[in-house]
Amino acid sequence: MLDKPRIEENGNIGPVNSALVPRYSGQSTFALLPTLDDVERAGKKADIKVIGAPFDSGVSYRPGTRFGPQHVRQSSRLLRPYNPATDTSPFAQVQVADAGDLSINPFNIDEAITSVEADGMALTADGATLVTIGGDHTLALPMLRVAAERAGQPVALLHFDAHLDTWDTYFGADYTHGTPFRRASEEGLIDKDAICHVGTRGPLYGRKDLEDDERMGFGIITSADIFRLGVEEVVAKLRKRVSDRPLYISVDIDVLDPAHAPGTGTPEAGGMTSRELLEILRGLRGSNIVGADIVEVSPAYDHAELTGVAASHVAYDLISVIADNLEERK
Ligand SMILES: [Mn+2]
Repeated sequence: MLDKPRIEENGNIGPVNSALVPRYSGQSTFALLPTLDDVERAGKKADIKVIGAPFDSGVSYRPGTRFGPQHVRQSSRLLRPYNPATDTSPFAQVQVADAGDLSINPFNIDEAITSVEADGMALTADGATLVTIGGDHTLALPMLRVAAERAGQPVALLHFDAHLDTWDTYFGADYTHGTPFRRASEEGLIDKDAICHVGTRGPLYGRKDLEDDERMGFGIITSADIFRLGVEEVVAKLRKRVSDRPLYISVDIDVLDPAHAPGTGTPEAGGMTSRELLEILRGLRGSNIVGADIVEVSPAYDHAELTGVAASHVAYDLISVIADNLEERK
């Protein structure tokens, strides 16, 4: 059977029907969803576009996240259409499509950032919400430019990461995977009253790292805070901080403990579990998410798709929350 029957609900073209086609066969789009071409050929538009951003020229330690998007897609084949944790069917609520990979210059970071921003603007011209799979964390800067431009105001930001990513420069370079949020702050892309790191841990260069970060307006919920406070209190704090502002969520997969996500560039011991991360994301249901990314998956360091599966579930729960929100506001 060459024709791939898909699940269709509420007029939305969903994943390949895995009761008829084995999940492990065929093209690996995210969650076996249709491509953007499939959707547009059917005369529809996508409300949520999943895009791959294969780019790792901004990394400071282990490379390889350029292979992240295809790895996460391959690890997403087991995602099913109904999400019992949120009691929702995201692919039936709105049209979700895999828009493929951006083509990004690996030799020129400035040009890469410019082209990701331009592609992001083109992909959101029809009002779609982007969920970006990286790639390294440099990508958050152009995607925040897109989110702030589309929102017409600086956006709230929840940044899940072991690291602050608000350093100034590395080797004199302004644009790296350790600096996107300082640049975003300088460019006025993020609302300093509504930004927070979640899950940070590990050694820093010095106390000044934290002082600079605080001056930019960031709140911090460390990995240890999550352990001490518990998921519900963390969610309450985050919701209070972002309120109903347009919200961008950036997830560096290294926010998870290396036991849950070994396949990443700068692992740190003492991280949260995938269960905690997924529960926090679900707790953000109802907030006005205008864009999200999942970055820093480096498949060469992964084992048995642990990191790929974790990242694909992060994307799935983000999509579930975004789809629910979009349907509410339709
Ligand atoms: Mn990061």
